[in-house]
Amino acid sequence: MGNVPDFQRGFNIHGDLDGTGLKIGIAVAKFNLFVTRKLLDGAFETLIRHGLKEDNITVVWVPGAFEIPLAALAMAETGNFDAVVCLGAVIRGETSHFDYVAGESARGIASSSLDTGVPITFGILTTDTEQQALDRSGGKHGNKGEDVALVAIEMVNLLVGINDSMNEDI
Ligand code: INI
Repeated sequence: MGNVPDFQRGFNIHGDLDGTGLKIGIAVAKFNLFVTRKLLDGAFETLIRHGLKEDNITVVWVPGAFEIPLAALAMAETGNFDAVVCLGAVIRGETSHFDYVAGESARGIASSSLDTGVPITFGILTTDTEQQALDRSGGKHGNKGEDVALVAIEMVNLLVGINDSMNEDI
């Protein structure tokens, strides 16, 4: 995600995209499965391509995006995962239900990550139409599942880098 910034001053810390030896959980919603299945394919293949062993990837299926934060929190709290990837698709209907599901999902994922210190990435598509969701799950706008899988690896390695840099100073 993003380019490597061209900044040579001071002491810079980056997280690389090497997932060798990592254990990652994926919480994926069954709601709008025609989209989330594609997000899962993208995320899973990306993790494998970046060095994770298939046995070190656990996929947890939840009913809808609203339930993702609780599942992600439970996974993070086991201590068995270096990161959790969250995948869902909230597609706007005619009522304000969309806003509650999308908002609570985002808020819950953020707080689960901050409360546990485990990187939990936000791969919940929030779109007005089914086509917009398909465009972002392996269509013309890429695959959000791939993106957030990479972010998970990058954040794990970034946190290791931050901790290592602190220990070097002691
Ligand atoms: N869940 C989704 O993942 N996407 C949606 O678009 C959606 N809509 O539109 O209703 C949705 N609703 C279900 C919700 O996530 C919960 O499963 C449900 O409210 C029970 O708590």
